[in-house]
Parts: sequence; C-alpha cells; structure tokens
Amino acid sequence: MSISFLIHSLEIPLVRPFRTSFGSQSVRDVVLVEAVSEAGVSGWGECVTMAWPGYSAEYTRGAVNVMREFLIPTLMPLVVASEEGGTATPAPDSVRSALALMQGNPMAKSAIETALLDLWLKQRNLSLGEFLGATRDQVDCGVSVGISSSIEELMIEVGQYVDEGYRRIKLKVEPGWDVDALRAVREQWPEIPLQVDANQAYRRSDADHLAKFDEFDLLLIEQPLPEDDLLGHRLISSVVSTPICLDESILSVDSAESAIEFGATTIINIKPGRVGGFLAARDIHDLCVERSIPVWCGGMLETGVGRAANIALAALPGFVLPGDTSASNRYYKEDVTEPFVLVNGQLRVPTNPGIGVEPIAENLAEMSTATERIEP
Ligand code: OSB
Ligand code: MG
Repeated sequence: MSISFLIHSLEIPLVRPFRTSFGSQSVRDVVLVEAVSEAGVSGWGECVTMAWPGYSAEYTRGAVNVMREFLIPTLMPLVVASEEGGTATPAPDSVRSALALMQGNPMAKSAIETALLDLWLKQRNLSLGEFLGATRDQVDCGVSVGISSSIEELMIEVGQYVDEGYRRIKLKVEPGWDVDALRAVREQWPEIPLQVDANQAYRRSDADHLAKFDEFDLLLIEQPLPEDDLLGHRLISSVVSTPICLDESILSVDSAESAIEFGATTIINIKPGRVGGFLAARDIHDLCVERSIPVWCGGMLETGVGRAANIALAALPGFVLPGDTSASNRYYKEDVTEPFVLVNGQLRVPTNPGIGVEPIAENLAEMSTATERIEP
C-alpha cells in the first residue's frame, strides 16, 4: 500500500480567446494531480503549464511525462508503506527536498507538491492559508486582459471588468500593441490602477520605446525582456521611470535575490508553478518582505483548484498589490470547482482544510479527456 497518484487531463473552453505575445489559446489544457491516501482521502494540485512551450520551457504533455517517468518515482521512498504498516503522508519539506533532486520542471513539481500538501493539511485540519501565514481573509483582485483585435474591442472588454469591480487592469502588450492601447484605456479610466505585461516581447534596444509608457502612470511593466536578460532589465530601468517587475526571470529564492541585488527588478510577480511550489513561493515572499520589494500573485488561467491555493498565498502580508487572481467567470463558463465569485473587487480566502476546494465530480468527468493512475 502507498499513496497513489491520479493524473487527470482536462480540456476547458475559455470564455474568450486569451492572446499574449507568446501565442493565443481558446481552450485551457489543464492537468490536475490527485494524491490518494490509503484511507481514500484525496489531495489536489494543478499543473499550470500551457499546451506549448511559449511562456516557459515547460508544456503540458512534457509535464505529464516527467511526472510519470521521474517525479513520482523519485517520491517512492517517501510514499510507500514501511514493513511495520501504514504510510504517513510525507511532510511538505521532505517532498520539496526529494523533488529538488530533479532539475527544472517547476510546474510539474508544484502540482505534485501541492497535491501532497493538500492531503497533509487535510489530515491536520489546517487550511493552506493558515499554514502559509495568511493575514487577510479576502484579497484584492486584478484582471489580465489579452491582446485584442481592435481598440474598440479592448475598450468593451476592459469596461466590462471595470464594471465588475476589478481593482486593477493589466494589459498584455507587444510591439505594435502598446502605446495606442494604453492611451485609449488611460483616457477612458484616468484613475484605474493600470499595468502592462510583455511576456519577454521587447529587446534592450527598445528602451526608448518603453519609456513612452511612462506618461500613462503605470504601476509597473512586467517582464519586458527575455527571461535570462537581467542586465537588459537593469539597463531598461535606468531609462524608463515606471518600475520593472519580473515574472519569467524569477525561478527560485536565489534568482529572486540575484535580480533584486543586481537592480533588475523592484517588484516581483510570484507564481507557485513557476518557482516549484508554495513553499518556494512563501520563501520568495519572505525574502521580498525583508528587502521591501512589493509582491503580487500572478496567475496562469487556473481552474478553481489552482485558484484556491493562489488566493491563500495572496493573503500573505507582503502581497501589497492586487493579483491576477480573477473570478472563475473571467476564464470559464463552468469551473471544475464551485466558482470563485468577485465581491467588491475581492475574492474570499478559502478556510476549509488544505486548499479548501475539491473538483465537482460531474464537472471533472465532463471536462476530462484522460485519467492515468501512477503507483510510485
Ligand atoms: O505572464 O502573467 C502571465 C497567463 C498565462 C501565462 C502567463 C501569464 C498569464 C496571465 C494571465 O497574464 C493571468 C491570469 O489571469 O491567470
Ligand atoms: Mg506575466
């Protein structure tokens, strides 16, 4: 006997295509990891990979493969019953250290680590928020707006989000879709907190162009240059007065500290999937609090499973800017869990044990394209 793992592959249509500088998607390819104890209790984690390696090197089919071939087998000594009898769910730190023996693949690792953490917390009747050190019971929400086919369409979409009460708007930008879009939105909503995300679409030579964004009073410019170009980000920030915020470049506590010390970033977007899990995400948060670097919680179009956990993280005290933690209906007509509903621009932090939510069995069945059982 041991803990067993189920890998659920789902396809869920997005309410509208989401276009970024690295590509467009209209269906979310989701993988949920379920860790089942001997007593039949399930823990859940979401793998936030996209279907193709456009945001980062990981992609969904590759993530499933590395989970099956390497990550889950690596956990074998931790989750297989001893001679004396039953298995205890491994402690979160031991899961993290075991997975650290494998390089890269943070999103796949995060999904597995979170499923085991959810199970461990349920067995202790502790919520993820309590475990991580959350200090709020609701979080301020922003929304990430994809690249539109026209300014008119963009204005309709942003208007809808403003009416729904989102506390901050983030526009996806790329060369050819930036200054005009920003001008239109800023003119219509002079007061709304506004920021942009380029997903690495610009180059060092675009510094003067990026400086044109300064007139729009943005909170930040997210990841203008390629992931590995820390020097470029530092150079840009000497020309542009809007703060630079890194997303893709921040892969660990050490890379966060390097980027801060090097002067490549003054704000950080924390995504558990990108950094290998919630323990690493919490450590980056702690580092940033110590260095007075504001952080906010990013998103990867999560279903309710990933969203619940992100919201617990976003309730930590260093998360001082609204996150990309939007309501379920910004992404999906029907979520796999009970929907997260925006109230007064905020989402409520789950309080049930573990991540605090479960997939609804019928929704899971309806959205599922494949289920694979992996015994370590
Ligand atoms: O760069 O923050 C990003 C979505 C997929 C991949 C990368 C990013 C995003 C978003 C959307 O901006 C955030 C969300 O609403 O989940
Ligand atoms: Mg981003």
